[in-house]
Amino acid sequence: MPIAISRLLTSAISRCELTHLARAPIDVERAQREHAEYERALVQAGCTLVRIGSDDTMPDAVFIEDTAVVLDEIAVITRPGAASRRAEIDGVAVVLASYRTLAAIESPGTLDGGDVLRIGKRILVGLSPRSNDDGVAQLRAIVAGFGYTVEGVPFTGCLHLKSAATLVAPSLALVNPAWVDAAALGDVGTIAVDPLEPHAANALLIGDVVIYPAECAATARRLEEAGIRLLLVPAGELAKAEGGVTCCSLILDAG
Ligand code: CIR
Repeated sequence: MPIAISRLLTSAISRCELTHLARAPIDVERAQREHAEYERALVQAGCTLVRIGSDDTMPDAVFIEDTAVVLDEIAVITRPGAASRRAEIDGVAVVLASYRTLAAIESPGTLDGGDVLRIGKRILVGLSPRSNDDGVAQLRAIVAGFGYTVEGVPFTGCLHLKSAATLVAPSLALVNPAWVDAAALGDVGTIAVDPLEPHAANALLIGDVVIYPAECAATARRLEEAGIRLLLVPAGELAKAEGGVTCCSLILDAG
């Protein structure tokens, strides 16, 4: 049974980092209800849920994905590209230490988990303002001994690589072709997002089910037509903070 680690959403989210979006007021109670539904979906997808606390000094802590890259063999604590987010890693490291041997990205490297897309033994890292070449090189050195390759992937238009492409099955990616060249993903099939839903490429695959934003209805239809089983969750308030469904958990495969 996979473990899903999630983190408390506090009212500090109103001060979240924003890169591509203009600030729009976030209804915190609604965002908390969305987050609770998301946590229920994680359980429905078969995960054991582990929750970490937070406080109002960490506006983006709910986006826990960015703080670590968890593999079966090791967990790599990141050094988030936004300085405001670096305080998030300590609490995550304490919890992950119960499940994995830890390694860490050190200065001057930066890496956000949202930029890290693993396809089998290939790890693709979006080259973004959040993840630099040094961070990519450190990750490569840490995981090479476990048989993983690490490649930097350029993309545009969005915050993280996984805003532009995620897996919806072990060899099938959901992509926004305007933001990332699907060829960079290698030998996997692709489904494109509906062009009217540019933010629809972020999906969370757990086992054979995909947690997916209910707001992206046209792309959801494409996925269902391709035989993908979806668990739809409301994610509109979290989207105002540039967060998607992968961002709000760390999934630890049972191995
Ligand atoms: C940030 O800019 O860091 C947050 N407001 C959103 C982080 C979203 N995380 C993700 O896509 N992995």
